[in-house]
Amino acid sequence: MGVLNTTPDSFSDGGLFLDADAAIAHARDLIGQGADILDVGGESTRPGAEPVSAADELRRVLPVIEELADAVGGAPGDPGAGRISIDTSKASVARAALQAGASIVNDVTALRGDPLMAEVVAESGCECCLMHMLGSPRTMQSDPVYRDVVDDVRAFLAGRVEYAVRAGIPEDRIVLDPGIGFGKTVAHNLALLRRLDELVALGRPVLVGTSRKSFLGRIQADAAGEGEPVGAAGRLPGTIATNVLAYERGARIFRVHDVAPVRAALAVAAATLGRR
Ligand code: PMM
Repeated sequence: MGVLNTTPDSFSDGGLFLDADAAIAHARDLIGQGADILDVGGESTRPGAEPVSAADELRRVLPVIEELADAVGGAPGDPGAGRISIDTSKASVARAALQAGASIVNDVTALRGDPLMAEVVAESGCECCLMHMLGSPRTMQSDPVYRDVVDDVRAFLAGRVEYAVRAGIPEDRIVLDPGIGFGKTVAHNLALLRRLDELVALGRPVLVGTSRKSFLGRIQADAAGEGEPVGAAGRLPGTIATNVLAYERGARIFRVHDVAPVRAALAVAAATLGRR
């Protein structure tokens, strides 16, 4: 899954793809690098981010999805079809994006952000990704506390699957995500990756999003004896390491900015493990 942020303020690529033409060119590049899914987002979820209106979000994402739908879109399940995912927690944005050609809703609030979201997903027949987050993007990094982070995230995700199924979303359309960096310390992120198999045991495909996240910058800086965290552009080594380990523990969708190197690393990991 290639990341396409059409936001002014995302932590690693904010402002780069605000212009629809630049976003579309980047989308084509991500597909050329081997992305099977493009995750288009118009609202930053970085720590401290302020919410944006549905109108602003739609203005950012719709032209991009409309243009891409013809070029890469396909019916869900079509072999070889590029898929478009809409990264939103607003039902009105999801609805418009699905009509324009998206076929996956990636909701970082796991259907808690908008009371109409479950209905939109259920009625459209699309797939959805339910992610764990403690608090909201504005507050999530201020002293997150868990009893046991993996047990707590697993219980949360199981509860959200139950909610989604009750709302009419078939279980086989649901993907789960531990929400790396969303209300988590470095130790929490690492525990979730180390024990990812416990989330895979819930029986749904697991998506991980570690790409360029700040915990990698801190670990890489410590390893190099540097005081300052490594910046987002230098976090590819950590991104590759975490995605390979997540794959080995059962993750199946990898949300990344740098598609080609991660895809190549995963191919080597798959060959080493004797998987396809
Ligand atoms: N991370 C970000 C945004 N959306 N969605 C899912 N499902 N999982 C994630 O880990 C995730 C996400 C933040 O990263 P970005 O600012 O680079 O998009």
